[in-house]
Amino acid sequence: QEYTALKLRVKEWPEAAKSKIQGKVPEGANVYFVPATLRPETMYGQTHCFVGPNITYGIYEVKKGQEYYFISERAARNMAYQSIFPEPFKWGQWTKVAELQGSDVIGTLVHAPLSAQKDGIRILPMESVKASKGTGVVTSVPSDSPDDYATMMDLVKKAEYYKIKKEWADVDILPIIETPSYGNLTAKFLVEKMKIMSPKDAKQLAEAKDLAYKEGFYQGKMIYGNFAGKSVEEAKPLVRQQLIDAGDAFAYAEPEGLVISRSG
Ligand code: ZZB
Repeated sequence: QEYTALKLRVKEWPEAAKSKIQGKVPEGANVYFVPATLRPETMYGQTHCFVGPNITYGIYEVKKGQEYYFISERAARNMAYQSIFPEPFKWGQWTKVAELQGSDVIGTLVHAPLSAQKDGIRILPMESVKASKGTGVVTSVPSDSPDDYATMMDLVKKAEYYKIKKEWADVDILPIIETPSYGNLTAKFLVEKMKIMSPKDAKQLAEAKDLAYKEGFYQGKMIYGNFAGKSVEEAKPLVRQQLIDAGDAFAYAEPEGLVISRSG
């Protein structure tokens, strides 16, 4: 699975995170939340970034004193075998400078490359984030991802329960892709049509995700951003390359489970 790993620079930490990184992450260094996405062409529509509140994350050194990534330990290990941590790290080596729970970083303000939310987006909790996939960090595009739409609606509705400020969750959803079957807010359309009431409706959400992927990829047309007018299929590699060239993203591969087969 070849992901695009996006670099979301921290602009402002909440108090819980500050106390845990103090003295560990050098003053003035940039820390990035690094979500892994299969849909780089949707990055214009990022409204939030999700972490699992009960997942343990680390902050890992990329360039001493300068650059650090907030990701799962498992992702750090994978990156160490893909030469993502540059010199002086050797193949298979990595350095963790701090450890935090997802719940510690709720409310962090980050800069999201290409997002129309120019002042930044908030880190918010998503119960269904899997520690065992990608980087454990998920960027939210509620226009085109049914999981993200359902989670955002729940966060807005139950802000108090989630211990977040309602205005962190309640932001405008930007139409970025148009499809013949689902209009220009694919995720909202599918969630409403399939009567998905909660981010816990895992089975229906998986089905909606499947439909959204297929329709978006084969029928979708960009209606926002640098490649407006192009098909999603054409725009996807172009947006990805643009992000990589700008230093805002890099390729990250998810190793499939190693299968050793023996016959005879
Ligand atoms: C932005 C985005 C925009 C995504 C979209 C999807 C869609 P898949 O398809 O199952 O292989 N994701 C990444 N890591 C995790 C994780 N650890 N736990 C839960 N979800 C995760 O999954 C790839 C997608 O699942 C990724 O691409 C990411 O969300 C999320 F408009 O990034 B995506 C129809 C989907 N649309």
